[in-house]
Amino acid sequence: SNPQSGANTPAGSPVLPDAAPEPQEPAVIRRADYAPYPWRVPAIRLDFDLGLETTRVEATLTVEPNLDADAAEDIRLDGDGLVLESVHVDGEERTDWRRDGEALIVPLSSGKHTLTIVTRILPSENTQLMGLYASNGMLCTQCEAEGFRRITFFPDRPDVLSVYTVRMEADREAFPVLLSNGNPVEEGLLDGGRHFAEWHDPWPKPSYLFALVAGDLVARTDSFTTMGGREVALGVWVREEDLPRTSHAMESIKRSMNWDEETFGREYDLDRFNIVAVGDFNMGAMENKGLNIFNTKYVLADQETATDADFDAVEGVIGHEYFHNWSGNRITCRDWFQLSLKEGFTVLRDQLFSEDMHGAAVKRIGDVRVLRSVQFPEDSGPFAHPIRPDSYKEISNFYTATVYNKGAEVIRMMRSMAGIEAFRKGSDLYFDRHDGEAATCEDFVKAMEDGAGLDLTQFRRWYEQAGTPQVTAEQRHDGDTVTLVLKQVVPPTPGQPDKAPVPIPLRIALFDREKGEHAGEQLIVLTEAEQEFTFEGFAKPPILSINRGYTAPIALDRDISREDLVFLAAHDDDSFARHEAMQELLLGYLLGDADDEARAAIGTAAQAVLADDALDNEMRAELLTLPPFAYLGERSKIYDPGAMVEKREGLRAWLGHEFAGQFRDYHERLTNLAREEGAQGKQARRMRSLALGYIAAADEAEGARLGLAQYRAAAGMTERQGALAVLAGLDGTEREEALADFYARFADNPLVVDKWFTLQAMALRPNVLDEVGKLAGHEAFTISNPNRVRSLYGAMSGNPVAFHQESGAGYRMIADLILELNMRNPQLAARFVPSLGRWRRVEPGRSAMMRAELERIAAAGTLSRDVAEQVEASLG
Ligand code: 0A1
Ligand code: ZN
Repeated sequence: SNPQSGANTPAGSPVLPDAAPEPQEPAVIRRADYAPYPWRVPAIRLDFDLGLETTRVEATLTVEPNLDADAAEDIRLDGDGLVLESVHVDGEERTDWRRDGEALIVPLSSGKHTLTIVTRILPSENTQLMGLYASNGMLCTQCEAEGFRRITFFPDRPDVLSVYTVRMEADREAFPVLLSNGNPVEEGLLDGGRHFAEWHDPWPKPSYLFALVAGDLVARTDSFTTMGGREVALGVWVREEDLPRTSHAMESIKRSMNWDEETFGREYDLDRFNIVAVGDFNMGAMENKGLNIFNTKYVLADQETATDADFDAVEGVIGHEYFHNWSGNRITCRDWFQLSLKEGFTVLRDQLFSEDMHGAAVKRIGDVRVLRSVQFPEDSGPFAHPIRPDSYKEISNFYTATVYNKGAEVIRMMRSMAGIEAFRKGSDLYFDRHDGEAATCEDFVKAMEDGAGLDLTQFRRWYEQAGTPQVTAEQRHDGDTVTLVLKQVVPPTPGQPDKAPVPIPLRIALFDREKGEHAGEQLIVLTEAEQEFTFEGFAKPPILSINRGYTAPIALDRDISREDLVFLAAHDDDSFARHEAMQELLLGYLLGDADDEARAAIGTAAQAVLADDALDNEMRAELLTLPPFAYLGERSKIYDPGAMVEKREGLRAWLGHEFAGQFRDYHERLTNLAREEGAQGKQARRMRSLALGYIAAADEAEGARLGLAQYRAAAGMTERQGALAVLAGLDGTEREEALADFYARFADNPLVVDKWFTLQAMALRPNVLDEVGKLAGHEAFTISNPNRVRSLYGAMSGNPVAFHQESGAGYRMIADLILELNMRNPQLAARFVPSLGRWRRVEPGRSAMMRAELERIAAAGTLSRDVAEQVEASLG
């Protein structure tokens, strides 16, 4: 019982969370309603008595009125699923508190107070993986965005910054390692086989950056000396059997620290930096101050078990979380509408870091591929939102490609317009001006204006408007003058019917068609709905290379002949633009009528790429990579997945057939190089597996033979997975042998077993959906591990043959999954809704079935806020 439903609870007897909300319409939170919290909480002390089944939390908050806010006579603290044991104010037990839904309200006179609250939580029952939860016998936390309220009652909002002191007490054998944010201050033994550790973090932080880890872990240790001479002790904490796979993570930490000093002038600010790998994690990783917590997928890597792409992903995510120490932690977000302030900027920082580590060309192509196959569909679908949203019901739904990846593109545009040096002045000013604050996107834009010397008045629309700008480019030629006519439309999106033009920076070059060269690049900025740019000195119409390096996140239609695209695909000196020309040839064919001339043009360009000795093999493979189905679906007015699979895979077979000799030759010739470390080995591996795919598309038996040979001789996971990916799409004994061998070989490594599920679920085979169904019943499948769920169903939902199976069984399978996960892990469940949410863009027969599944979910009864918000948007 609680004060609302009767008498106050006597001291000592727990108050069950009977105030849990009755199902009700979830409230809409609006950006315009922001108001500062009436209290400041300069310090908090947390005492944990840790156990897997039950954990006791005593939180002691120092509170005082916030003089920048309206005064309040109560203090209102967020909570979620907590068992409240007691409340003390200034040492006196209080019973006059009340509950409002999950929140706790304590009457409080003005002035400074100490509030002590004891709660109990049940980590083993925490299947949402938010707050304190158990994973493989260890305990860990995830607090962003609103998980801290599942640990104790607190103003769980990012603009309340506190200094944390954390004491953990636990059984010494089960939890020999006790970690939290900041620096260790004390540890010791206790009676009954127990021990304790106390940590102190001197940097005030919001609750979402709190973390603790308790478990039987070991560390790889190292150190880094910062530019200011601070020696930082580094630790990568994992389960003992994983220790041999931590060296790449450690090297990545040191490279990140060094890069952020050199590139952004940012130095680390604690004596310790720890990262911990956790097998059960909803996302990639989390930037908790001084104690980053990672999905094992982004820590563990060795040649035997991780691909080249996995290595790069580990480095990129480690960089991302580390860079948050400044873009996120030292300067955090005022409220969750500002999420892109830290995420967009940090994604840009991690992209630039990876470009510097391995070269910009291939990285940029990959980043744009992700943007266009994930973010573009979001931006043209029912859940479209600006990078700074205006409202939400469940903030977890807004950790999106729009906020992250488009957010990064928006800041990248500022960088392109300012130039690298001026951009650095802007970022320096931002870090300097707002250090220690909870800031807004507007603060960032203003610092860029003041520091980099840009006028971003109109540019702010990029923060306000959803939707991918559609740009058309036409060329007129008259005498010696070329006129480039550019038009832009920002399409309507839900809640935003009318849009204004945005500034669109475009790096361009005009190729002289006689010489095959251009006289230098320039940056033009399209600001109007329609605008002309003229260029002198062209006796003949030049060939336009535009949006070089992908300076603007737009969809572009240019009037350009096939011959000119072939020229650019073979000769453009901007590798992104060259790749783009090739993609345009491919899209022209795949989205248009089956046209022999269009296909022949692709052949001509492919021949140039195959024969170009100046290309590295990774770039060559990039140029010959077919557009992803997600992007083809996005670019189709009405998507017919069945027809697209036939057409795209038919084109692969045709290319494989046309260039059979050359693909065979590459596959053979690169065998030895592919066994080597270093950039050339990696490039060779990429090209070799690409070639294998083309060989198999043209000649299954040959593909199976060479695939099995590559599989058997593989020196590492890149070659092994590359072969298995091709074999998994074929029929026959080679496929069966390789799949069986792979599972037997790696059955005890969860990350590799994930690959085994994924490769099978990705196969473009007619019966793939039946196989996914069987795999769901496999001994290694479990619904409670997010990586495993994604490995099977994430892959399946991206496979057009499986997901879009004509019977509708794929849609039903995903809807069933969403319903099964709905209460157990709402965040994970909600991630599967957008695949069904695309129903309006799919051909009528399938569209109706997709919609029907969404309606079935909507009618299913109690939905989590996460799933409800996504499903409502999808149907609305
Ligand atoms: N800030 C993290 C992302 C993140 C967000 C929510 C989480 O809850 C499960 C976990 C991680 C990042 O950008 O890396
Ligand atoms: Zn982030």
